This record gives sequence, structure tokens and C-alpha cells, in this order.
Amino acid sequence: MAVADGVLMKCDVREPAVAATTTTMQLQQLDRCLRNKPRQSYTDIMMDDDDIYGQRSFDLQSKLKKYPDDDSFYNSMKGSEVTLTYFQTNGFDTPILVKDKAGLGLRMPSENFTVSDVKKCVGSWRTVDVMDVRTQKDLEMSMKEWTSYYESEPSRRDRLLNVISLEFSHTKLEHYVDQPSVVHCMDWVDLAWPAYLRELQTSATNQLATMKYPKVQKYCLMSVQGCYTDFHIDMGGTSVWYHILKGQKIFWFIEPTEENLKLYENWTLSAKQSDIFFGDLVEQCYRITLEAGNTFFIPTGWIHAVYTPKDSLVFGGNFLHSFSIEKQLRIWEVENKTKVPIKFRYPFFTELHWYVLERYLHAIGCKQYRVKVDDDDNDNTDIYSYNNAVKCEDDTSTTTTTTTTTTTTTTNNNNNNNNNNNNNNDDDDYEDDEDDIKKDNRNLLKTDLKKLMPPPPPSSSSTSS
Ligand SMILES: O=C(O)CCC(=O)C(=O)O
Ligand SMILES: [Fe+2]
Repeated sequence: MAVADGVLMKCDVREPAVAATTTTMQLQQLDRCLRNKPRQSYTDIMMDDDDIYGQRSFDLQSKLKKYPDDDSFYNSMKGSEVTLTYFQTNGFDTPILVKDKAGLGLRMPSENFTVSDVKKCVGSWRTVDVMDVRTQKDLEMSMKEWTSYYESEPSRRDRLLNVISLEFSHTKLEHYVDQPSVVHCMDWVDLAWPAYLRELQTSATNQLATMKYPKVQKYCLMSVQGCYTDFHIDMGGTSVWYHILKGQKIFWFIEPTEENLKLYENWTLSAKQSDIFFGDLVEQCYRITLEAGNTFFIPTGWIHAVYTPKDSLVFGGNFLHSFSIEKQLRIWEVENKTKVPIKFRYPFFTELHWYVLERYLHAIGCKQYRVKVDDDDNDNTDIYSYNNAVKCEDDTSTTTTTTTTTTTTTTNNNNNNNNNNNNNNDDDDYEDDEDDIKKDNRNLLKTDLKKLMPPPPPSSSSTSS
């Protein structure tokens, strides 16, 4: 999910020896299929200089030993404690571990859900991006091919492959998975992206040409034992929720201080990534082992690498929010400096910022820059869309806040026509009934403002543990 650069995703802990000898019919078929795909043409025999050059030369087992698990860098919390109020009080700079998902509002399939079930839900012919972790190259496979690979005996897998970027919104799988409630309350896509645009999304793939909104909210990660994803920052400085349904993951984490980000930029640009374990370059590198059932929240910019000790099935998602705006923009700059290709960046990053800005202006009572939706049903109404429906149950507030998806404004009544528009704005799209706007603004002040504005300063009654 959301890894910034193909170059950043690397190899495995097991040595290449596993390859070559043991090929089943299945794997031969797989190879044949892969060979038919234009994107990949490399096999063990066909390794070129680039492949050899890109291989990791440090020993990952020694890095696992060197950095033991450390619980000093994250907050361990109950699901019910991870609320909007928590973030408003404490900000979101510290990672959070929730061992048991109860109270998070997270929807997950049952523990016996398999990769085969994923295939049934997203379709056998859905193409998935697969990282060959040894050569660091990505290739495409169908879900059918991927499932055969994943379900084969570990000893029979002739190469290590990892799927970390299967975004499955708009497939059947989306109904089995829902992000923690608090994420819906913070995610700018839910708060600010125009609902009518999102509703235009029909494709289940993540091709930019057909994408209508930042489609990064629901990822399925399927990793076989031994996979390693090298140090990276998630795209656009997105924060992440990451739930282990099955298996186990070991993360190394580095705080995104200015010093560490500079080191990271240099390391990324140095072409020595595969020789140097980035954790060794910084003052403090932390490690955590995540078990099945755990949910982890990664704040903006935390640099991380991931090792998979057991075959794993993970669900997660990425989101931008109002508690780390500066840092998110700083990561955008890191991506520019390190030349991360468009394909690996947050889609519509700039556009989303404009929509968020519009929400802020609206919330503080400025003129409303809503987007008029084409509406040719001649019913004397114009539809203005500016938000998605979001319900936020906040443990400290007595009200349930709801942001509406669309508003309908009657435009050709007498009142409106006679109205002297104080805004002096000629643009029809922005000609709103002022009372309507005021009413909307009052509602938004009660709702959006609370969600979009930076949090109040921490108080002693913090819910942090
Ligand atoms: O689980 C993995 O291998 C990588 C997870 C991760 O950090 C990501 O997808 O961004
Ligand atoms: Fe990541």
C-alpha cells in the first residue's frame, strides 16, 4: 500500500537458493503467464546487471537482532479510546497500537477469510501489482495467478512476491472492510472531496485516467513469509491504519524529524539503498512486532520498513487529515526532491488541498465556494455538492454530527431573483441564497469546523495512556 517508489521495495531474508530447483506445474504455468506479459521478462536466468545491482547486500537477520521490539515510541490504547477527541487533544504525532479491535468501529472479514476469498471478491481477472522482492521490480499478475502462488507450499515458491497495493474500493470486498470510525471523521476525502465526483468512480482499478477521487482508502496486503519492504514514507505524508487479519509483521520505525528526513532524502538519492539499512544511519530506530488482531496507526511521515515472518493478510488504508498539514506538505517536498514517480504519489493531492481550503473558508463563515453539479432535470433546483456523509460519534460530545452530501437550493424563485447579492459575484455557480448559506454555515460551524480545524492544546485530562 502506498509505497512511494518501486526502488524502495526490496528483497527477502531468505537467500536466493530457494529458487531454481523446485518448480511445480503450477509455478511453471505461472512463469509462462508472466513471460507473456510485456512488463516483465526477467527470470532467474535472465537477470541483468540492473537486477544484480539492486539486490540487498546487508543481512536482514542481523538487523532483526540489532533492533529488538521497543514499546517506547507508541501509545498502546483501547479501541474505544481512539476518538476524534483524542486527536484534538493530543494531535497525531505518536503511533498508536490497538491490540484488540473492539471499540474501533473497524469492520473486518472473519479470521478464516483467505486469499482465495479475496480473489472471489475482486475477481479472478483483476490485475494486481506484485513486487518481486529480490529483484525489486514490479510485475503484474491476475488474481488467479497470484492466488495459486500465495497458496503454494512455501518451499515450492521459486521467488518471493509481495502484494501491497491492491486497492479494492468498488469491488465486493469493500463491503467486508470498513476503516476505524475515527478515520472517517478525519480523512479529507470523506470531509472535503465532492461527493458527486466520487460517485462518478466506476472503475475498481487505480488507473489515474479513470480515477475520480483519491482512491487510497482500502488496501489489501498479501505477503508471503520472508518478504521485506524497505524503508519508505507513505505517499503524500498520508497517515495509515493497518490491521493484521492473519500472520505477523515486524516494522522498523523512524520518527520524521527534520534531521531524519534530510538523511532519508540523501539515502534515497544515494543509490546505496540496497547496501545500507537506513535504520543504521539514524540516531533512533524502533521496532515493533504486530500480531494477528492488532491495528496500528502510523502518523504522517514516519519512515518505516516491514518484514513478514509469516504469510500474512492485512487490510489498511491511507488518509490525509488536518492534524499534520505542515508535515504532509513537507513529505510532498521530500517526494519532489527524491523524484517519486506520479504513479506512486497521492492522487489529486493538490486538488484535495483546494477542496479542503474551501471547506475551511466555508466553516469560518466566508463566502461559499461550493461546486454546482450539472442538474438538467428542470425541477427548478440546482444541486450543490460539497461533502460526503460522515457520522462522527464523539465520546465527549452529546450530539451526533452529520455532514450532508448535497444541498438543494431553489434558484428561480422570486426572492432569489430579487435578491441583491452583496457578494457582487457574477458567477452563477456561486449565487446562493444568503440565508441558505448562513444556515449551512451555522451547521458547519457545529460540525466541519470541529473536524477540520487544528485541535485545542492538550489538557491534563488527556485520554492518552
Ligand atoms: O507490509 C508490507 O510489506 C509493507 C506495508 C507498508 O508499509 C506499505 O504498504 O506502505
Ligand atoms: Fe508503508
